[in-house]
This record gives sequence, structure tokens and C-alpha cells, in this order.
Amino acid sequence: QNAPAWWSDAVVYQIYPRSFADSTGNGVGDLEGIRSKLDHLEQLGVDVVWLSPIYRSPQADNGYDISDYRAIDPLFGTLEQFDVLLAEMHARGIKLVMDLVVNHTSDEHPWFVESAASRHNPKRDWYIWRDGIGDREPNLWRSAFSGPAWSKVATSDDPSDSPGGDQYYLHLFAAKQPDLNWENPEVRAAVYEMMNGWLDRGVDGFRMDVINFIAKVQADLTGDSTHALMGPQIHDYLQEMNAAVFAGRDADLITVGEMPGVSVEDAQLFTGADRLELDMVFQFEHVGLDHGPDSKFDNLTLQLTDLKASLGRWQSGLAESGWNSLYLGNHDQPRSVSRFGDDGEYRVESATMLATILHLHRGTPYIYQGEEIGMTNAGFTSIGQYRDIESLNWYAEEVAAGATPEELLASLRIRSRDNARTPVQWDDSTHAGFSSGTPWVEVNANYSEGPVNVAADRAAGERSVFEHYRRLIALRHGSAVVALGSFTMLLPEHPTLYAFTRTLRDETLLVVGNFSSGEVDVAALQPSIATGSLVLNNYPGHVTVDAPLRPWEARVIAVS
Ligand code: TEU
Repeated sequence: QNAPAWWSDAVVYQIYPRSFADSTGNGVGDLEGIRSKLDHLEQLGVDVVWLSPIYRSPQADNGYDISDYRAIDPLFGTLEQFDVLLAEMHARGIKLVMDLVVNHTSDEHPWFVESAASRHNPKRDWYIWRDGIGDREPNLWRSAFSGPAWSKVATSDDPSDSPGGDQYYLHLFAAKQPDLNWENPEVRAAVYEMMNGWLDRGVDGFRMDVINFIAKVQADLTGDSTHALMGPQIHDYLQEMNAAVFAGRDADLITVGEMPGVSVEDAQLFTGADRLELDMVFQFEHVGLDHGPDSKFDNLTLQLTDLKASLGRWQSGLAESGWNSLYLGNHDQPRSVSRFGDDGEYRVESATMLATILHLHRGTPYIYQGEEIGMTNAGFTSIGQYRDIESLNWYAEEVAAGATPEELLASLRIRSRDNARTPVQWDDSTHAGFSSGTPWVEVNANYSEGPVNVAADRAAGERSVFEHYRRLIALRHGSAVVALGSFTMLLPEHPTLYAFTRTLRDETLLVVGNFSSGEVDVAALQPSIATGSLVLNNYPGHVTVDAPLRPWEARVIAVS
């Protein structure tokens, strides 16, 4: 058995920079804004910050469309400010993980501009170009942001191209996000060189955007989008990247691959320590349980038994080899308390219960900005309030197909990515203290009515969500059983109780969480709860360890 990796007791905090803190008053968060909030992160106790993209970008997808991997977008600041931020984070013992978006670039990246210029350009093959079939796209692949995954470029400056010069390029996301051709070794070398540049600058690793999409079966013509990802070359690419970028560096780095559609069997391969690919992956199974298979906007009611079955299978699947990442929310998902909890009467209880359940699993927990104070979905009621390209494209497509605005808005209200992108609510001053100007997207009204904001939460004493997160993080840091203990799910068929144990040598923790606004009896649980001692719970005041769980209550109990 190898020594446990340094990140087995680490907690990561995700910053979505445009919504975190704005220092200039232009309505968009920035690097200096982050720097002004480092006390907040240090007090919370997180070990690592994952920063969503800050590179130069036309911002068609809020920075996930990069036109220069080596520059900071002026919207966010300068390279000098970046270096200062990095140094100050390191001085506080916080590592910085960058977002790495290399499945695609912006269409304004010089590589694509050259590639699109003519069929004979040396960079033509850096992207994926195909002839159409008649006047149709090369195949039936669809963009994640609605419409076909192919767009035609009609402008060829090379006379020898005409009239057959028009070709389609592949974009699995927006038309402004052309997919790089990873089959071309020059592309791979350019990406590795860029990654090495950031590591040499001092960053501590990468969160790799849709990294399982870099390998595709390019010859597929069926339109079955499963061929657009997880091609057989994926393991070769990641091992090659590891050797070219990470091998031989002695710093404590972290790599996490975002992988929609990844199975637990795939994840064993991606994260097995001896395979030298990635430290961990973000999987999507548990965030797919409350919507239909065809569209993320087909909302279904989540069954707790399904959530337990899914997360439980990932716990056992990666028990012997590999490692889990643990998350309930991020910038693409609805707010976790609105989705899995009760964001009304029991907002504080359910936010802290959800955090307890998640953080007591085996793996590396990720906190999404605002989650640590129980921020809720945006509550937008008109399409004009939305900014997200995915939401806007879907809305336009569905309206054109005859859907009513009312039903679409009802869906967006539950599912839109903008739910998690409203500005962090720092206090009850104008715009929640996020910006002195007009925010790029509206602040959630509950910053003053709730009030849901950092200042109010931190003044809430025993009912502070932040304080509860702080205790969970401290618990993981100080407890080997939380970091490394084995996981056993209990009562998988129980409809409202989430219960499991964590065990390391002679130490066992019993973790219980009530996913309902009613009471749940736990007296009959095995191992016996009655003789245990309370390690942590989320209600103020004394509690008997085996008393029924109150609405959305969680308890962690030492039972050995
Ligand atoms: O997301 C990839 C992804 O598959 C989805 O979560 C996506 O956000 C979409 O909602 C599918 O319905 C990553 C980034 O996290 C996301 O912000 C980017 O828009 C996307 O890649 C493209 O870079």
C-alpha cells in the first residue's frame, strides 16, 4: 500500500471569478476582488482553490472559450496581479488550481484563425474539418448548447479552394468553441508546453474541462453522440500528458478531470495510482438522476434511494484503487440546497445536513462559492434576466419549436446554470457588497430579505452555515478515519434517511442525515447508535445521540 496522497484530507473551494467579488465597479468579479477575500477562504480552512477560467477570452461561454492561454483577460486583471494573488495564497497555505480548457479554444484564438484561413494552412489540421454531405452537416452530432455540432466557414482566401472550399468545423459546445484535433501531435505538444508554463509560474495543478471529450471517434457518422467522447485514445493522451507535464515535478500537485458520462469502471482506470493519468475525476451520475435522459431540462423528482445507490456504487468502485471527487454543486449545476434540500424554512438545516453527508464520504470534497453560506437558486422570472449561453440557446430553440415561455421559464428556474452564477452575497449593502457598479447578472433578492449573505451568516452563531463548513473541514484535517476510512452504506432502501459508516482500524463513525422535513427514527440502526458519542451535528443545543432526527438534521457519531 502506497502512502496516502496529500490531498486525501484536503478540501477544495471553487471560485467562479466573474461572480465572486468585483474590485473595479465594472460589474464583473476580478483577481483583486479575490485577493480582498482571502481572509474568508483562510478562515474557512480550505486547502485548495480551483479558479474557473481567467484567460483572455471573448467570453462567449464566460471564459470557457479561450483566445490566449498565456494572458489574463483584462476583465479580470493582469499577469502581475495574478502573480501577487498566487503568492498571497501560497503565503496562507492555499494552493491554486487552474481551469484547463483544451478540448476546444475560442474561434478567436490565433490557432483557429489560421486554421480557418485556408485548407492549406499549416494549422488546418489543428481543428476538425470535414466536407458536408450535400448541403448537410458531416454527421448528426449535436452541440451541448443546441443545434448541430458543426458550423460552415465560407471564407476561404485561397482561390484554389473555390468553390469547394467551404468546410464544416466541429464544435461540441458553442460555434465560438471549435474543438481542437488531439490526433495531431503538434496540438498535444502545444498544450503541454502551455501547461508547463503555468506550473513553472507556480500554480498547483489543473481542473481539466471535459477532458474525456478530447478523444473522439472522428469517423463516426451515426450521430450517436457517445462517439463524440471517450474515444479509445483517451488513456494514451492522458498518460502522455502526465509524462510531458507532471512527471518529475516534486511539488504537491492536483489533477482532476471533468468527465461527463464517465462510468465507475472508466474512473478506476483514470485514477488508479499506478496508471499515471489523473488524481481524480468529476463524474456526473448523481447530478443526472433528477432529469430525463434526453434533456437536462426535463425535470424529474429525485429519489433519495437513487442518490444513495449511485454515490454508494462510486464509493465501493473506487475503494481499492482510485479516488473520488465529491461535489453537489458547481457553476454548471443548480444550487445544492435548492436542488437536494429545502431552500425555504429549512435552508440552514438542509445546507448543513447536505454538507455533512458529502464531506463525510471518502474522497476530496469540493465547495462551490456561496455554498458555504447556503446560497439558493437565482429565482429569475423573465428570460431577460438570464445570461448563460446554454439557457438562452435552449430557450430560443424551444420557443421556435412551439413551446410556451411559461413552461420554459419554469424549467430554467430549476435547471439553468445561471442559478449558481449570481454574485456571491457578502453583506446587505447594495448589490450584496459584490460590486459598486451594476452586476453582469442580477444578485439574488434574498441577499437582503433572507437575509442570505456572508455577514449575516457569520453573525448567526450556532446557526452559521459557514461555521458548520469550517468544522467539517477541520474534522477532515484532524481525523484519519474521515480522510481514509472505508465506507459502508446502511439502509439503502430507506426513502428519507442517508446513513453510512466510515471505519479505519478500530475506529468507526456513523453518519446519518435526514433528507426530509419530518422526523426520522434512528434508534434501530446497526451499529448501535445509542452507545456512541456525538462528534458533530447541525442543530444547536444538546441532543441525545439516538433521538429521532429532526427535519434535515445530520449527526456524526463515534460508535467504536
Ligand atoms: O462543462 C461540461 C458539461 O458537460 C456540462 O456540465 C455543461 O455545462 C452543460 O451544462 C451540459 O448541459 C464544462 C464547463 O464546466 C462549462 O462551464 C462549459 O460551458 C463547458 O465545459 C464547455 O467548456
